[in-house]
Amino acid sequence: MKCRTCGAKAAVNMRHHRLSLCSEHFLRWLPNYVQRTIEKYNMFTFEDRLLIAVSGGKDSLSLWDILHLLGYQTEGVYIDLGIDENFLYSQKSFKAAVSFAEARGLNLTVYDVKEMQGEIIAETAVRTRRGRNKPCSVCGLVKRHAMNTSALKGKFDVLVTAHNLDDEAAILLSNVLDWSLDFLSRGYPVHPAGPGFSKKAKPLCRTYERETAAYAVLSKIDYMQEECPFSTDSKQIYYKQFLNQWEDRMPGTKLRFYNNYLKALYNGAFPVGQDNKDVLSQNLCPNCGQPTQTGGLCAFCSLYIHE
Ligand code: Q46
Ligand code: ZN
Ligand code: ZN
Repeated sequence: MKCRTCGAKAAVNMRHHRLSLCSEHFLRWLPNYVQRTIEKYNMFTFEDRLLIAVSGGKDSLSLWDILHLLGYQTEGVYIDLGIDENFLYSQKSFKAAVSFAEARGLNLTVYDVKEMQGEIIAETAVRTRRGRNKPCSVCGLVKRHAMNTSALKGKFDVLVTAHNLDDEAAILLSNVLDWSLDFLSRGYPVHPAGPGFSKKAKPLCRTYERETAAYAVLSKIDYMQEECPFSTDSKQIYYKQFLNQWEDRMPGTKLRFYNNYLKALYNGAFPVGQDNKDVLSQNLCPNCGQPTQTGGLCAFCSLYIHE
Protein backbone atom coordinates (compact mmCIF):
# COMPACT_ATOMS: atom_id res chain seq x y z
CA MET A 1 0.00 0.00 0.00
CA LYS A 2 1.44 3.36 -1.03
CA CYS A 3 0.85 6.93 0.14
CA ARG A 4 -1.53 8.65 -2.26
CA THR A 5 0.37 11.92 -1.94
CA CYS A 6 4.04 10.94 -2.27
CA GLY A 7 4.08 7.24 -3.23
CA ALA A 8 6.14 6.21 -0.17
CA LYS A 9 5.10 3.22 1.95
CA ALA A 10 1.73 3.96 3.57
CA ALA A 11 1.53 4.02 7.38
CA VAL A 12 -2.27 4.36 7.60
CA ASN A 13 -4.88 2.82 5.35
CA MET A 14 -8.33 4.40 5.75
CA ARG A 15 -10.63 2.16 3.75
CA HIS A 16 -13.64 4.34 4.72
CA HIS A 17 -12.02 7.31 2.93
CA ARG A 18 -10.36 5.11 0.25
CA LEU A 19 -7.14 6.80 1.28
CA SER A 20 -3.69 5.50 2.28
CA LEU A 21 -1.06 7.89 3.58
CA CYS A 22 2.50 7.78 4.86
CA SER A 23 3.20 8.99 8.37
CA GLU A 24 4.16 12.52 7.30
CA HIS A 25 1.13 13.06 5.08
CA PHE A 26 -1.30 11.48 7.57
CA LEU A 27 -0.05 13.87 10.27
CA ARG A 28 -0.85 16.74 7.91
CA TRP A 29 -4.12 15.29 6.63
CA LEU A 30 -5.83 14.69 10.01
CA PRO A 31 -5.54 18.29 11.33
CA ASN A 32 -6.97 19.54 7.99
CA TYR A 33 -9.84 17.08 8.27
CA VAL A 34 -10.58 18.22 11.85
CA GLN A 35 -10.43 21.86 10.71
CA ARG A 36 -13.01 21.10 8.00
CA THR A 37 -15.32 19.59 10.66
CA ILE A 38 -14.89 22.67 12.88
CA GLU A 39 -15.84 24.95 9.95
CA LYS A 40 -18.68 22.77 8.67
CA TYR A 41 -20.52 22.95 12.00
CA ASN A 42 -19.37 26.48 13.00
CA MET A 43 -17.83 25.13 16.18
CA PHE A 44 -15.46 27.98 17.04
CA THR A 45 -12.99 30.46 15.59
CA PHE A 46 -9.37 31.43 16.21
CA GLU A 47 -10.61 34.32 18.41
CA ASP A 48 -12.27 31.94 20.88
CA ARG A 49 -10.61 30.69 24.07
CA LEU A 50 -11.04 26.93 24.16
CA LEU A 51 -11.02 24.70 27.23
CA ILE A 52 -10.15 21.10 26.29
CA ALA A 53 -11.33 18.36 28.64
CA VAL A 54 -8.27 16.12 28.90
CA SER A 55 -8.26 12.58 30.28
CA GLY A 56 -4.67 11.66 29.37
CA GLY A 57 -5.89 9.18 26.71
CA LYS A 58 -5.17 9.15 22.97
CA ASP A 59 -8.31 11.02 21.89
CA SER A 60 -8.05 14.05 24.16
CA LEU A 61 -4.27 14.44 23.82
CA SER A 62 -4.39 14.05 20.00
CA LEU A 63 -7.21 16.59 19.87
CA TRP A 64 -5.32 19.07 22.04
CA ASP A 65 -2.20 18.60 19.91
CA ILE A 66 -4.16 19.15 16.68
CA LEU A 67 -5.99 22.27 17.91
CA HIS A 68 -2.75 23.72 19.28
CA LEU A 69 -0.93 23.06 15.97
CA LEU A 70 -3.81 24.58 14.01
CA GLY A 71 -3.26 27.79 15.99
CA TYR A 72 -6.26 27.80 18.35
CA GLN A 73 -6.03 29.35 21.84
CA THR A 74 -6.23 26.31 24.07
CA GLU A 75 -6.01 25.38 27.72
CA GLY A 76 -6.75 22.01 29.27
CA VAL A 77 -8.68 20.81 32.28
CA TYR A 78 -8.00 17.44 33.89
CA ILE A 79 -10.68 16.12 36.21
CA ASP A 80 -9.15 14.09 38.99
CA LEU A 81 -12.03 11.77 39.77
CA GLY A 82 -10.38 9.14 41.93
CA ILE A 83 -12.00 6.28 40.06
CA ASP A 84 -10.17 3.30 41.53
CA GLU A 85 -9.55 3.09 45.23
CA ASN A 86 -5.80 2.56 44.83
CA PHE A 87 -5.66 5.51 42.39
CA LEU A 88 -3.40 3.68 39.88
CA TYR A 89 -5.52 4.57 36.86
CA SER A 90 -6.02 8.17 38.00
CA GLN A 91 -2.32 8.67 38.75
CA LYS A 92 -1.19 7.36 35.36
CA SER A 93 -3.71 9.38 33.37
CA PHE A 94 -2.85 12.51 35.37
CA LYS A 95 0.87 12.02 34.64
CA ALA A 96 0.21 11.65 30.91
CA ALA A 97 -1.87 14.87 30.82
CA VAL A 98 0.69 16.88 32.84
CA SER A 99 3.71 15.73 30.77
CA PHE A 100 1.87 16.54 27.53
CA ALA A 101 1.01 20.08 28.68
CA GLU A 102 4.47 20.76 30.15
CA ALA A 103 6.27 19.60 26.99
CA ARG A 104 4.31 22.15 24.93
CA GLY A 105 4.17 24.97 27.49
CA LEU A 106 0.37 24.74 27.63
CA ASN A 107 -1.77 25.56 30.62
CA LEU A 108 -3.51 22.66 32.38
CA THR A 109 -5.76 23.17 35.37
CA VAL A 110 -6.90 20.36 37.62
CA TYR A 111 -10.37 19.92 39.05
CA ASP A 112 -9.76 17.69 42.05
CA VAL A 113 -13.04 16.02 43.01
CA LYS A 114 -11.77 14.95 46.45
CA GLU A 115 -10.67 18.52 47.23
CA MET A 116 -13.91 20.07 45.93
CA GLN A 117 -16.43 17.55 47.26
CA GLY A 118 -14.56 15.87 50.11
CA GLU A 119 -14.65 12.37 48.61
CA ILE A 120 -13.61 10.52 45.45
CA ILE A 121 -16.35 9.25 43.14
CA ALA A 122 -15.80 5.62 44.21
CA GLU A 123 -16.79 6.75 47.75
CA THR A 124 -19.74 8.85 46.53
CA ALA A 125 -21.05 5.87 44.53
CA VAL A 126 -20.98 3.64 47.62
CA ARG A 127 -22.46 6.28 49.98
CA THR A 128 -25.32 7.19 47.63
CA ARG A 129 -25.83 3.53 46.61
CA ARG A 130 -25.58 4.53 42.99
CA GLY A 131 -23.35 1.84 41.56
CA ARG A 132 -21.48 0.15 44.40
CA ASN A 133 -19.49 -1.94 41.89
CA LYS A 134 -19.53 0.41 38.94
CA PRO A 135 -19.51 4.17 39.62
CA CYS A 136 -20.24 5.19 35.99
CA SER A 137 -23.51 7.04 36.58
CA VAL A 138 -21.96 9.12 39.40
CA CYS A 139 -18.80 9.57 37.33
CA GLY A 140 -20.73 10.87 34.31
CA LEU A 141 -22.64 13.38 36.45
CA VAL A 142 -19.51 14.62 38.23
CA LYS A 143 -17.50 14.89 35.00
CA ARG A 144 -20.19 16.92 33.19
CA HIS A 145 -20.59 19.23 36.17
CA ALA A 146 -16.84 19.67 36.69
CA MET A 147 -16.21 20.42 32.99
CA ASN A 148 -19.01 22.96 32.86
CA THR A 149 -17.94 24.61 36.14
CA SER A 150 -14.34 24.88 34.91
CA ALA A 151 -15.40 26.43 31.58
CA LEU A 152 -17.70 28.96 33.27
CA LYS A 153 -15.21 29.85 36.00
CA GLY A 154 -12.38 30.42 33.52
CA LYS A 155 -14.75 32.40 31.20
CA PHE A 156 -13.84 30.18 28.25
CA ASP A 157 -15.80 30.63 25.03
CA VAL A 158 -16.12 26.92 24.30
CA LEU A 159 -15.75 23.68 26.22
CA VAL A 160 -14.23 21.13 23.83
CA THR A 161 -14.49 17.38 24.37
CA ALA A 162 -12.75 14.56 22.49
CA HIS A 163 -15.73 12.32 21.65
CA ASN A 164 -14.78 10.52 18.44
CA LEU A 165 -16.87 8.98 15.66
CA ASP A 166 -16.89 5.56 17.35
CA ASP A 167 -18.33 7.16 20.53
CA GLU A 168 -20.92 9.18 18.64
CA ALA A 169 -22.00 6.27 16.41
CA ALA A 170 -22.39 3.99 19.46
CA ILE A 171 -24.51 6.61 21.29
CA LEU A 172 -26.57 7.10 18.13
CA LEU A 173 -27.14 3.35 17.74
CA SER A 174 -28.26 3.13 21.36
CA ASN A 175 -30.67 6.06 20.91
CA VAL A 176 -32.06 4.60 17.67
CA LEU A 177 -32.60 1.18 19.25
CA ASP A 178 -34.52 2.87 22.08
CA TRP A 179 -36.23 5.32 19.65
CA SER A 180 -35.26 7.99 22.12
CA LEU A 181 -36.55 11.03 20.21
CA ASP A 182 -35.57 13.23 23.14
CA PHE A 183 -31.86 12.39 22.76
CA LEU A 184 -32.06 12.12 18.96
CA SER A 185 -33.38 15.68 18.79
CA ARG A 186 -30.29 17.09 20.51
CA GLY A 187 -27.35 15.04 19.22
CA TYR A 188 -25.66 18.10 17.68
CA PRO A 189 -21.84 18.17 17.62
CA VAL A 190 -21.98 21.76 18.90
CA HIS A 191 -24.30 23.28 21.52
CA PRO A 192 -24.67 27.01 22.14
CA ALA A 193 -24.13 28.47 25.61
CA GLY A 194 -27.17 29.12 27.80
CA PRO A 195 -27.99 30.15 31.36
CA GLY A 196 -25.66 28.15 33.63
CA PHE A 197 -23.86 26.25 30.88
CA SER A 198 -21.07 26.95 28.44
CA LYS A 199 -20.92 26.38 24.70
CA LYS A 200 -19.76 22.84 23.86
CA ALA A 201 -18.16 21.30 20.77
CA LYS A 202 -16.89 17.90 19.60
CA PRO A 203 -14.37 18.45 16.78
CA LEU A 204 -13.48 14.72 16.53
CA CYS A 205 -17.09 13.66 15.93
CA ARG A 206 -16.25 12.54 12.36
CA THR A 207 -12.83 11.07 13.20
CA TYR A 208 -12.48 7.32 13.68
CA GLU A 209 -10.93 6.13 16.94
CA ARG A 210 -8.20 4.30 15.01
CA GLU A 211 -7.26 7.60 13.36
CA THR A 212 -6.73 9.35 16.70
CA ALA A 213 -4.77 6.29 17.87
CA ALA A 214 -2.61 6.42 14.72
CA TYR A 215 -2.11 10.17 15.19
CA ALA A 216 -1.02 9.71 18.83
CA VAL A 217 1.43 6.92 17.93
CA LEU A 218 2.90 8.58 14.82
CA SER A 219 3.32 11.94 16.54
CA LYS A 220 4.87 10.18 19.55
CA ILE A 221 2.38 11.43 22.11
CA ASP A 222 2.92 9.61 25.39
CA TYR A 223 -0.69 8.82 26.24
CA MET A 224 -2.36 6.67 28.88
CA GLN A 225 -2.97 3.34 27.16
CA GLU A 226 -5.05 1.57 29.77
CA GLU A 227 -8.80 2.05 29.75
CA CYS A 228 -10.73 2.90 32.91
CA PRO A 229 -11.12 -0.33 34.95
CA PHE A 230 -14.92 0.15 34.82
CA SER A 231 -15.15 0.58 31.06
CA THR A 232 -15.53 -3.17 30.39
CA ASP A 233 -18.92 -4.73 30.00
CA SER A 234 -20.74 -1.52 29.22
CA LYS A 235 -23.57 -1.34 26.71
CA GLN A 236 -21.59 1.21 24.73
CA ILE A 237 -18.66 -1.18 24.29
CA TYR A 238 -21.02 -3.84 22.98
CA TYR A 239 -22.48 -1.36 20.44
CA LYS A 240 -18.95 -0.37 19.39
CA GLN A 241 -18.01 -4.00 18.74
CA PHE A 242 -21.18 -4.46 16.74
CA LEU A 243 -20.47 -1.36 14.62
CA ASN A 244 -16.87 -2.53 14.11
CA GLN A 245 -18.13 -5.79 12.61
CA TRP A 246 -20.28 -3.83 10.14
CA GLU A 247 -17.39 -1.51 9.41
CA ASP A 248 -15.11 -4.49 8.63
CA ARG A 249 -17.50 -5.80 6.03
CA MET A 250 -18.69 -2.42 4.75
CA PRO A 251 -16.02 0.27 5.25
CA GLY A 252 -17.53 3.69 5.92
CA THR A 253 -20.64 2.36 7.70
CA LYS A 254 -20.04 4.34 10.90
CA LEU A 255 -19.30 7.55 9.04
CA ARG A 256 -22.39 7.23 6.82
CA PHE A 257 -24.60 6.33 9.81
CA TYR A 258 -23.46 9.41 11.75
CA ASN A 259 -23.16 11.85 8.81
CA ASN A 260 -26.62 11.04 7.49
CA TYR A 261 -28.08 11.35 10.99
CA LEU A 262 -26.56 14.86 11.27
CA LYS A 263 -28.01 15.78 7.88
CA ALA A 264 -31.46 14.64 9.05
CA LEU A 265 -31.06 16.40 12.40
CA TYR A 266 -30.05 19.73 10.82
CA ASN A 267 -32.96 19.36 8.37
CA GLY A 268 -35.38 19.23 11.30
CA ALA A 269 -36.15 15.49 11.28
CA PHE A 270 -36.26 15.42 15.09
CA PRO A 271 -38.13 18.49 16.38
CA VAL A 272 -37.59 19.42 20.01
CA GLY A 273 -40.46 17.74 21.83
CA GLN A 274 -42.27 18.03 25.11
CA ASP A 275 -39.82 15.59 26.67
CA ASN A 276 -36.81 17.72 25.94
CA LYS A 277 -36.76 19.09 29.46
CA ASP A 278 -33.05 19.91 29.63
CA VAL A 279 -33.25 22.22 26.67
CA LEU A 280 -36.61 23.76 27.43
CA SER A 281 -36.09 24.11 31.15
CA GLN A 282 -35.12 27.50 32.52
CA ASN A 283 -34.75 26.05 36.03
CA LEU A 284 -31.41 26.70 37.63
CA CYS A 285 -30.05 24.85 40.64
CA PRO A 286 -30.19 27.10 43.75
CA ASN A 287 -26.81 25.76 44.89
CA CYS A 288 -24.58 25.78 41.78
CA GLY A 289 -26.61 27.77 39.23
CA GLN A 290 -26.45 25.08 36.55
CA PRO A 291 -29.61 23.90 34.72
CA THR A 292 -31.84 21.32 36.32
CA GLN A 293 -35.02 19.55 35.28
CA THR A 294 -36.77 20.32 38.54
CA GLY A 295 -37.02 23.51 40.59
CA GLY A 296 -34.75 22.01 43.30
CA LEU A 297 -31.14 20.93 43.47
CA CYS A 298 -29.55 19.58 40.29
CA ALA A 299 -28.61 15.90 40.10
CA PHE A 300 -24.96 16.71 40.88
CA CYS A 301 -25.70 18.78 44.01
CA SER A 302 -28.20 16.15 45.19
CA LEU A 303 -25.26 13.73 45.44
CA TYR A 304 -23.73 15.82 48.21
CA ILE A 305 -26.56 17.86 49.78
CA HIS A 306 -29.80 16.54 51.26
CA GLU A 307 -32.76 18.91 51.04
S1 Q46 B 1 -17.91 6.71 33.31
FE1 Q46 B 1 -17.34 4.68 34.10
FE2 Q46 B 1 -16.07 6.11 32.19
FE3 Q46 B 1 -16.15 7.07 34.66
S2 Q46 B 1 -16.05 5.17 35.84
FE4 Q46 B 1 -14.66 4.91 34.11
S3 Q46 B 1 -15.93 3.89 32.58
S4 Q46 B 1 -14.40 6.98 33.34
S5 Q46 B 1 -16.15 7.03 30.21
ZN1 ZN C 1 3.32 10.58 1.77
ZN1 ZN D 1 -26.41 22.12 41.43
